[in-house]
Amino acid sequence: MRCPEILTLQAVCVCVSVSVAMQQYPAAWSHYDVCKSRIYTEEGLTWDYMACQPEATVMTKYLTVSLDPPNITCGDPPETYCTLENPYMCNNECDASTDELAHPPELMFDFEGRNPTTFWQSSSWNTFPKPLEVNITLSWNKTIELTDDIILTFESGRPEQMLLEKSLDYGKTWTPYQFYATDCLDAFTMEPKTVNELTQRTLLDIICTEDYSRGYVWKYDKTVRFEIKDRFALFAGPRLHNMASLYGQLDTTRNLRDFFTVTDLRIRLLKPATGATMVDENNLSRYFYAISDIKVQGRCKCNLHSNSCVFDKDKGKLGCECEHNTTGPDCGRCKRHYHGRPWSVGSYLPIPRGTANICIHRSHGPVPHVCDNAMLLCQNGGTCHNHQRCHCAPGFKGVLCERTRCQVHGPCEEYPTAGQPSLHPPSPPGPSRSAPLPTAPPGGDMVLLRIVVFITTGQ
Ligand SMILES: *[C@@H]1O[C@H](CO)[C@@H](O)[C@H](O)[C@H]1NC(C)=O
Ligand SMILES: *[C@@H]1O[C@H](CO)[C@@H](O)[C@H](O)[C@H]1NC(C)=O
Ligand SMILES: *[C@@H]1O[C@H](CO)[C@@H](O)[C@H](O)[C@H]1NC(C)=O
Ligand SMILES: *[C@@H]1O[C@H](CO)[C@@H](O)[C@H](O)[C@H]1NC(C)=O
Ligand SMILES: *[C@@H]1O[C@H](CO)[C@@H](O)[C@H](O)[C@H]1NC(C)=O
Ligand SMILES: [Ca+2]
Repeated sequence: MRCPEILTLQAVCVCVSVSVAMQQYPAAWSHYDVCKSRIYTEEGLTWDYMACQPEATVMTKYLTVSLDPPNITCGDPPETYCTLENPYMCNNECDASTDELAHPPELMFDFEGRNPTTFWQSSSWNTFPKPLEVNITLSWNKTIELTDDIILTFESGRPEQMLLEKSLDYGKTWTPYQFYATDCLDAFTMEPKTVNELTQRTLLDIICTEDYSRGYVWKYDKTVRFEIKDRFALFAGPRLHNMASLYGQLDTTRNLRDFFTVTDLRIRLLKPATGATMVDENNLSRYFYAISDIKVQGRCKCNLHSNSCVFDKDKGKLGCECEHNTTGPDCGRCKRHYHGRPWSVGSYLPIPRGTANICIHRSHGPVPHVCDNAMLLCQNGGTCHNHQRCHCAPGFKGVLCERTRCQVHGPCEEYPTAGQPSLHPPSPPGPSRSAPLPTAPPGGDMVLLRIVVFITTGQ
């Protein structure tokens, strides 16, 4: 990271902190970069497969941003803004029709490090006392795993109330990530907390923090963070030196892994900085939101079946380049003809190479097919599960659910005669049943975070 030579004090701070983050990065995250390698065995040259994942990178290059309300960006019609500390200093002009005076959303994601900064700006709070609320939604249309703090930089004072939310299902449902307020009790009826108060046990708690909202000296305290690394550090140690412990934990605790996984983020700006306790109703041009930079670092989620994720410009979308005979945007299922055993996520364990859990060709699979949707159809309403087992409807049993279950005291009819009406028709090979669903990894959604005391050797 090169810094321009002539800098103001605050720009120096920004540059230094950025370069530190960049340096730490590869050291902490360079494992699992190879998916397979050639090895010699008694049978000759073969492949050895390993768990692998793409490198972490700057994810803001690949997102789409949408604002709600859509016309909240300043400059249409043009407006003049005053500074927060001095209502007589009104030299910030916003005009959407002039390139130099426009503040479109893209300026939250352009290259920073120049002076003056470029930023998105909202229209001012001229609807006071109605709240000035803006939703900024960042969408990847791809599951990604966050690997570093989310950092927002505000150019006009940090909001007095805001909420960061995440979605794991492409924006259908949302859950809070963190609340931010000058007064958590007043704003959200939550006790103020800081990330430092979290423990391994409470790691997944959603907190409200006052750390990033207080302070009138907005020129020096411009950033709002969602602290990913501090949360990792609860398992990996203060300088993330023991990543083995974190990986082991991510492997065994589905909820923990999901916590850092998103398809979308939403920044809900609820109340702008006012500086004073009272809003100056005579000059509402002092109150607005302005964001110069948003940092999101992460990697594509490929279920440890790919070390490369590419951006398809035509589709405008990221996708994993799947190995291990897996396929899908997240390598979330086995390729055709590779259902020799059920799909499974790769494993970080054992450190350092993990386990690939590759998909196996049908003919090589350890278990032959028990059921499918053609010749070995599950009967009487049963459904075929991973080609290994028919899930029978109540009242039926047998490998293909071909037998009725014996009544407790009644007669036991082993094979219903052909003329007998069947209670349930055989399951049709419809499209909804033809694709075997990937099985959830051990430790499903409902399992609470179990704290495994991980014995680590350190480094
Ligand atoms: C932001 O999103 C929330 C949740 O969907 C919604 O209730 C709220 O009205 C939105 N705010 C704005 C300003 O669009
Ligand atoms: C945005 O659009 C809404 C509805 O069309 C309108 O009521 C509102 O005044 C507009 N706001 C601005 C700042 O132009
Ligand atoms: C308020 O804003 C206007 C511009 O809208 C500006 O001319 C004026 O100096 C500002 N300050 C006060 C105290 O009115
Ligand atoms: C997301 O990606 C899918 C293809 O995987 C595409 O069909 C869909 O239109 C995309 N959605 C958006 C909002 O770009
Ligand atoms: C898929 O499996 C076949 C046979 O095991 C192997 O030759 C091929 O390299 C595999 N493909 C990938 C992408 O791993
Ligand atoms: Ca910018």
